[in-house]
Amino acid sequence: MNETITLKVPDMNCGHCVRAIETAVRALDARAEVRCDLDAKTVQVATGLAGAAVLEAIREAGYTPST
Ligand SMILES: [Cu+2]
Repeated sequence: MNETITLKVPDMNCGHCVRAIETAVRALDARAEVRCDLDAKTVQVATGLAGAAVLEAIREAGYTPST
């Protein structure tokens, strides 16, 4: 069962950031639904992954996510 995780990613600023974050999450879960809101600086991920794994993937992509 997928859960929706919402993270704040204040250093997500443009379409490139969005693609980098989507790519990082989908590398872990190819079926993850990733919704990035550039205005709110939030990322919603519907996934079977643990929240900590999503957070770590985005961090490894070079961003600073928080819950
Ligand atoms: Cu960017």
